[in-house]
Amino acid sequence: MTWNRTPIFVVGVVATSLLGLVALPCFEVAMLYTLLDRSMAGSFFVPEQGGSQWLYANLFWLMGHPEVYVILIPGTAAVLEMVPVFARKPLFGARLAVIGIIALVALSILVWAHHMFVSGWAPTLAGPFMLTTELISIPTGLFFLVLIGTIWRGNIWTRLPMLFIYGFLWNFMIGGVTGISCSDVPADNELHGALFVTAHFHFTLLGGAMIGAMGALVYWFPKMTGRMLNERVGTVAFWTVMIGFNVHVPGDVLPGPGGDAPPRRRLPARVRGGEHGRDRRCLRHRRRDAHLPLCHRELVAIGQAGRAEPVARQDAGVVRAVAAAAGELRGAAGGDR
Ligand SMILES: [Cu+2]
Repeated sequence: MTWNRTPIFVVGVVATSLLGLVALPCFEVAMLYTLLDRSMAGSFFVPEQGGSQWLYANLFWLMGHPEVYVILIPGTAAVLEMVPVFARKPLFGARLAVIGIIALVALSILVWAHHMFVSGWAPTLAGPFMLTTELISIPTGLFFLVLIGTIWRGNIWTRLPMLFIYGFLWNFMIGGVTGISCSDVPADNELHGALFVTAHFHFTLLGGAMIGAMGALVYWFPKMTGRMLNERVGTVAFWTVMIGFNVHVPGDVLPGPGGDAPPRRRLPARVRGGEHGRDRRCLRHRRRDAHLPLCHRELVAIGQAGRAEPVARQDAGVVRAVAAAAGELRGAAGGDR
């Protein structure tokens, strides 16, 4: 079998494996460094001894973003494999789909720092990372063209896997559209930490990849086991998942930047880094947590003083405590801001 005749699902799985080979070792290295730091007095992530906390963040996301595509591509490729069967015509633009998969793999290792836009790491790189991230919408858009082009004027055979293909298109569309605003630096300044991002991610990975994988399971189950699944039970399962998902997750999208994630302990500022006036988070904190007008130097100082720094709007007690600590610091620094 030549590459030109390779089923698209196989192309997807090969691409995913290559991506995993590149991405996953970064996290393994981070784990190894952590082990050395914690059990052998290493200093990879200890700034006081010349290490860097940014190193961990970068290694983590060098794995973390490509990992998204390690999960996404097999489900997508399975949908691309199934759609010609149920539209009863060949895959429209099959070559475009292959190009899309290759472009997705290539781009996905160049976007990791979009998870660190508000962290204060390398603000000058925010623009380039925004660009690479937004470029991702091109290969994913190709998948939509290929799927819709195949369904278009097809002789549709509406069996269970076809329902999952429709479900994939619907959820992945919402995941893609919400992703554009997350990749945009100014929008991300507002959306970071909000449930909007969680909802985007769920629509992409659960609504897209998982629904695609469930469709693939239904489609290949007879081949794997020699038994057909019950179509009626499967249809009930499909609608239960689709309706349940589409009722519960948009609730996270609708509040937008106001939909804060549940209160959680943030990393101490010295871990997040950033200097006064150097990054945009000063602005962000003044806007989003208007009652908490701390600039970065203050946040860093609080972090260094070893205090926890939960920025939970709801938690008035904590806010008072942090504001009081900042007042002390400001007093000590002679009111200099
Ligand atoms: Cu990412």
